[in-house]
Amino acid sequence: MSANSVVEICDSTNDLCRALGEEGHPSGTWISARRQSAGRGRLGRSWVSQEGNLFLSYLFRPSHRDERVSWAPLAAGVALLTAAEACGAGRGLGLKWPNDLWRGEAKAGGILCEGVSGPKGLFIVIGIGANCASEPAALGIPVASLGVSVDALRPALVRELDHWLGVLDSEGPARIREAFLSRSVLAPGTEVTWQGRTGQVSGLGASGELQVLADDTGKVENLLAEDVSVRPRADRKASG
Ligand code: BT5
Repeated sequence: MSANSVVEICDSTNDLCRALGEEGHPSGTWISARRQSAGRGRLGRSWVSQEGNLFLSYLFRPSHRDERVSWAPLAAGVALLTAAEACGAGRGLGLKWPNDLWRGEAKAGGILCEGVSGPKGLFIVIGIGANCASEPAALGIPVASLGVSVDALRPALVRELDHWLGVLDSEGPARIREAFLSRSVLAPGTEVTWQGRTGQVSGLGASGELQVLADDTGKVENLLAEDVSVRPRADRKASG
């Protein structure tokens, strides 16, 4: 496998990228595949990886061991949305905290960041999946595709990742916060539910956590990686 290339098939591009990181390749190195046989999401979930869609992992070596590290998935989300729009994905794209690209109310892409701490320091594998040509059937959640060419999206995405992770590394998270919030599905004021609880989004905290004013405690709580949903309107009326 050579760095910055597209392989035909692999289990997961995150595993290939991790190997490149362990060999000492620099920040900005990437690897992509036309197909994955064991694409993964967070918490042991799987990522359906159909040919014609994008599977790419990008190596990020943060220069600072501070809160910037936890902003990497959000910076990658901004990069993915920007690249998709530049390739003609059209209207209706949004970022669903912490790691989804949505088209309308359906998931069109996802990001899986995995930190690796080794003898050559910390690096982060940023894995990105995006449905370019087709979306999987029968997943049980609304899914969408972007209607863009994978071979056009790949270089555009790498350029945007270089840009936004460069911004994060050199300046800190302020511009990432602003860019993410401007396209966030969970914008401040949105009524949400998580783990059977309800509340209202108030913003993003210092480490990119979702801040929510919880209805039951009346306090702002920091959510780190929980699955958060927009609260259906009917549900809001029913409970006042
Ligand atoms: C994610 O996890 O959304 C992160 C997905 C990251 C995939 C990339 S592909 C390149 C790199 N190599 C890998 O092995 N992974 C990364 P999560 O938030 O846990 O969402 C997973 C859930 O999304 C699944 O349980 C399904 O419900 C749904 N899902 C699976 N495949 C999908 C697809 N192709 N399109 C839309 N939704 C999908």
